[in-house]
Amino acid sequence: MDVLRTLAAKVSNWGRWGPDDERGTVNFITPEAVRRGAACVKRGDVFSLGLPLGADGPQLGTHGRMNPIHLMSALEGRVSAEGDFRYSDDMIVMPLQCATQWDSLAHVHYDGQLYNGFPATAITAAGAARNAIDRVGAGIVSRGVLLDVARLWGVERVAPGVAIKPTDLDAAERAAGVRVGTGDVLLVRTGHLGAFKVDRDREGYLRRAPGLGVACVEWLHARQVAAVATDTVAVEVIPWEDPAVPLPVHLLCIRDMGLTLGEMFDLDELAADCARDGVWEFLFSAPPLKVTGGVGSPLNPLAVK
Ligand code: UVW
Repeated sequence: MDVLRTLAAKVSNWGRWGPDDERGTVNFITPEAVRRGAACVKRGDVFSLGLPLGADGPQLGTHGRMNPIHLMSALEGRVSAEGDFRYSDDMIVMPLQCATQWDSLAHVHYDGQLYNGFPATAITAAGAARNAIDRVGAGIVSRGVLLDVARLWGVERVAPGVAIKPTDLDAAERAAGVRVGTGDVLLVRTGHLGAFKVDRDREGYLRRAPGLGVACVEWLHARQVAAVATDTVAVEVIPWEDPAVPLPVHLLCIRDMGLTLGEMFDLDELAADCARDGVWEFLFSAPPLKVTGGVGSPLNPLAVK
């Protein structure tokens, strides 16, 4: 844990946006950053980066995470006694973490403190009184940049357990001809989603994954990204690089840096398009649902080129 605390001191954003801030690095999304994103729209083509919310989703039912249960709450409902006007309603029961999602700044903590020093006791059975996902409900809309590490390495999928290093992110930037900067949303593709999408191997998708190594945390801090998302279950490499320090990227990014993490983004179609036209930047929009006290939100992120 000493390594974690040393890094935490280097990347902490506590107090940067004031003592009451609950938005963290989303504060980097200024009107200028939004305009930079909007300026990326050239063709008007839209890419959905969200997994379908259905019973055949990626979850195994462990750790309280199951796939969505969709129920019809009204079938053939009569609108009025007159005529034959009918309606249908439905409901969904699902963990907010079961598919494509943002992790809010209340998702993880250590030493009894959340991002910006709020006490971990702010999270109760009633939800998160601090750092909940609704605090960024005005949207996460900015320039998105996709770095395709699988394509860079010439593989279909980066192997589970491989830690991506800052030098890999630099190389992917050079290959893409972009530089990730302040207020950007960074998307990193590993191809690992294929384990679920193509092989239907949920164990293989969830239990082990390629992902960002802990050294990338300083890179993300230096570049002042607003959020980072990957096509894997945890953004970071699983198993962790040091078995004694679980979830280090989560802890440092969310709790110390105030960086919102996005998981299980489907980046394949977007990546194929970027490879075709050589343009790896786009308008990115992924507003969370404003779940009061939510520690996460399901999403259908959009990239517009
Ligand atoms: C944990 O495993 C705690 O979280 P996530 O789903 O964000 O990887």
